[in-house]
Amino acid sequence: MRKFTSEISEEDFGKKVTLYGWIHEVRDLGGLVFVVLRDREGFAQITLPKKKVKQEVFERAKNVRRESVVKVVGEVKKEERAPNGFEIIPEEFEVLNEADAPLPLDVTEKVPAELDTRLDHRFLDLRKHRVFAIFRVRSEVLNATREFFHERGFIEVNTPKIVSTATEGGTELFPITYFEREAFLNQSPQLYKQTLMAAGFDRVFEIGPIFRAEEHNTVRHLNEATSIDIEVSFTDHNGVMKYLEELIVYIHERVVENCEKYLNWLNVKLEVPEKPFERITYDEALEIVSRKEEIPWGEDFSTPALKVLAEHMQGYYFITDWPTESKPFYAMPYENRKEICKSFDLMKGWLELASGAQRIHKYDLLVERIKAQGLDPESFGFYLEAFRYGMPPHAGWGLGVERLLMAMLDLKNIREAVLFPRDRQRLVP
Ligand code: ATP
Ligand code: AMO
Repeated sequence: MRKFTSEISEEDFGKKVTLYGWIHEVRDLGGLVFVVLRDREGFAQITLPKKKVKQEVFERAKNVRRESVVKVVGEVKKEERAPNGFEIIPEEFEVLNEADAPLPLDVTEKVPAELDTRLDHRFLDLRKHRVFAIFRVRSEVLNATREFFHERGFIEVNTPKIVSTATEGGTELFPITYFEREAFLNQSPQLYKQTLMAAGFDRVFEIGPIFRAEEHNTVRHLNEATSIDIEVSFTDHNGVMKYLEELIVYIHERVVENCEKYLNWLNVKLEVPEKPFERITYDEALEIVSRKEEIPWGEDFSTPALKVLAEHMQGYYFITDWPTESKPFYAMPYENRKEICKSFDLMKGWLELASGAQRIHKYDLLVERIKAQGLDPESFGFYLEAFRYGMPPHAGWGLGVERLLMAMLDLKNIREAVLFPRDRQRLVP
């Protein structure tokens, strides 16, 4: 029977199993050869005593090159000296595909490699259990997210990624040629998720790519990222902040429950955060920051400023009530203090994970805010129309999946959280 190496237990002792995997290591001791077979879930020691296995099997195993793909059929034997307490004495040892040598990257990590080299040969890098573990956790995060929202009556949607307008100020758009016209890769599903509120969907979520032409090279920016977006009708910023903190807690619970092995591979002790997360206003954050960094009121916090703030804030926290001018046009200003708006960022330490807001749902105010930000209401035609014929009050947020993984797994570079990252220098693989 085909098994993953991790599925072999005492019950298999004395029984025959079939394993498929890669050659992690070969140790040739003359009359005895040890082959370490690696698959997605672990390792198995294949032991070949010259006198006990077929000659051709012995020769094949002895000469097989590292990272070749093999099929091994053999009996499982209890062996306390072997890493998992068992070994396989092979009857069959078939090389399904021989790997070339030398390898461009050492999967055993005896020869360490820089991130760039790792990313250049990502398929080999991903064979490392520690690296693979990040994507097991990522898969659990996305699965938990879907369950969380389905249980709460949300509808999963997919909105266009080829679009005609910008939504977020600050970062640039990637232009593309769309037949005879210019178009762009979408920065955020913002306009579409809001439009769906006018369509009466009430609660939507989307997990999809966002594209941002960030020119700078940082450890927390990608040019293609994955965003979890929600939009909810008949609620405000406080309502969607509750969804956000509940989701973060739920994701942690699910990962702790289902990814223990992968967290161990990553050497991460993940703790489930407590609700509610601390909330501080922009003004309060500015007060803390200004003890060390000078940020004029109204501006976003720089990275050094956020690092000052992080010294004072533990775990996940929200920064609320941002200056209206620092947030996109769609954020709802407070009625009694128009210079601040009903918006928030979710932070962990110095890292921003999500931002969101109650949205403006009144047409006139929205047009006014679009103009105030130096944008042309004409280019928001389809979006603005939705506000004229029954747009409910609504709120939402966007959460970066890679940023969340960075925070949960203590990754030092966001590129670690993407299979094939896109940055200023990198378009392949
Ligand atoms: P055996 O009687 O099982 O062949 P051994 O100690 O005589 O064992 P050696 O040929 O001396 O075997 O093995 C060389 C090295 O391999 C030793 O360090 C030994 O501890 C180790 N070794 C031998 N068999 C195993 C095994 N099945 N799993 C892990 N290590 C082993
Ligand atoms: P914002 O622009 O803050 O808000 O983006 C939301 C979240 O997306 C992630 N993110 C990124 N991750 C990696 N690399 C990037 N270049 C990058 N850009 C953004 C971050 C960020 O917090 N429309 C609003 C959301 C809303 O209000 O609903 C928006 O896009 O984790």
